[in-house]
Amino acid sequence: MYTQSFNVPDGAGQQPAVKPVLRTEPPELMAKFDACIDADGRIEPQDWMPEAYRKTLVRQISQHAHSEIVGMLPEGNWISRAPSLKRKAILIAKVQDEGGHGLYLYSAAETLGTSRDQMLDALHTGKAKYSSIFNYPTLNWADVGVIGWLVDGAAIMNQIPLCRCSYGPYARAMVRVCKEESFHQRQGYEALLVMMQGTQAQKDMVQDAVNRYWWKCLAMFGPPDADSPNSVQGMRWGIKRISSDDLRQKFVDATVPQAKVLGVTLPDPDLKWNEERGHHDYGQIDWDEFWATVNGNGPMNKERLATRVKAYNDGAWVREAALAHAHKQQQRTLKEAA
Ligand code: BYC
Repeated sequence: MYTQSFNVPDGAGQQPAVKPVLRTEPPELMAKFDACIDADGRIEPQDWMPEAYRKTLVRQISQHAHSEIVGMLPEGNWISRAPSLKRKAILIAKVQDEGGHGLYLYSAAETLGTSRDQMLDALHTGKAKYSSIFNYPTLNWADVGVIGWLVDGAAIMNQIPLCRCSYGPYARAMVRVCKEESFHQRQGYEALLVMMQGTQAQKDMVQDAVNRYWWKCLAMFGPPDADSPNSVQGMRWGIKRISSDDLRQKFVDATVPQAKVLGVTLPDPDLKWNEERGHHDYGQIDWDEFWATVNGNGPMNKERLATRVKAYNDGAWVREAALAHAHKQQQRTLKEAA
């Protein structure tokens, strides 16, 4: 459904003007790195890279990993209340997939020299960010479908270009993540199609969920390009391939016809086709609300974090047992080899 987003919009091949990074790095190594980026090559863990590139990747990949892990919570709440065995099985598989995505991404970030303990500590102490979208409640079953259709739809739009990210381990992790996200998006849309053929109460439930999630999904792509401190450098380094505003526009354009087939109204009176631009115009996103949520004051921030911390603490015995088992096995192997 979203494979078209591999395409780069007109003019996106031209690198935007970048403020030069403060270069205290060895010039020959820097020149080799720049040449690799300019040739659209891949940087691998053993390659030299400037510290700022490493730091940006750890920031983005760990934030992405945390989003996957926290993203398990709003849907996980509905596993015991799914309306049929089929929906329950699908939802369990989806939530497990998100856990797997988090693990690939933590592993990719570990190749940059940051340990999983460091990343989890940053999440648990509120220093690390995760996607704003997971700080809103899931009030009814239609929310689960809408998360699949719109939240995963927005995530795929953002993530397909990351399959071509300049850092090898991140790009490779994203290939599998995107295949699975594509299934997630379709299952959400299909669940909503079924509800839209049901009773008026079911149709109202879907519309209500769309009303609550639409604007939050547009904000997922991050602040407008003009207010985005990281975008330009991220694009210069081939981490980000398409700007946040261009991705948001692609998402709106792809979603409008899907909403029509579904029979729901997207809650934006300013949403209309602009013949001249060849895109849909849309209304103003509430950035004050976005920043309040990103900064820890959304409706569910405290609960989400508390749930994660509790799950981590409750799982301590599993980690300890696994380590003790690995140690025992290692001792046995050493003894046998002696
Ligand atoms: N939420 O300079 P900017 C998923 C932060 S879906 C929270 O534009 P950049 C899933 C940003 O980090 C979601 N914070 O940043 C789906 C920065 O703060 P720091 C996960 C946000 O990096 C379904 C500051 O605002 N996907 O996983 O150029 C089920 C300024 O922003 C948000 C990814 O993370 C936000 N929405 O662009 C389960 C994809 N937006 O870091 C799971 C990978 C911005 O300087 N990430 N901020 O303190 C990206 O592509 C980019 O990092 C972003 C932001 C587009 C998110």
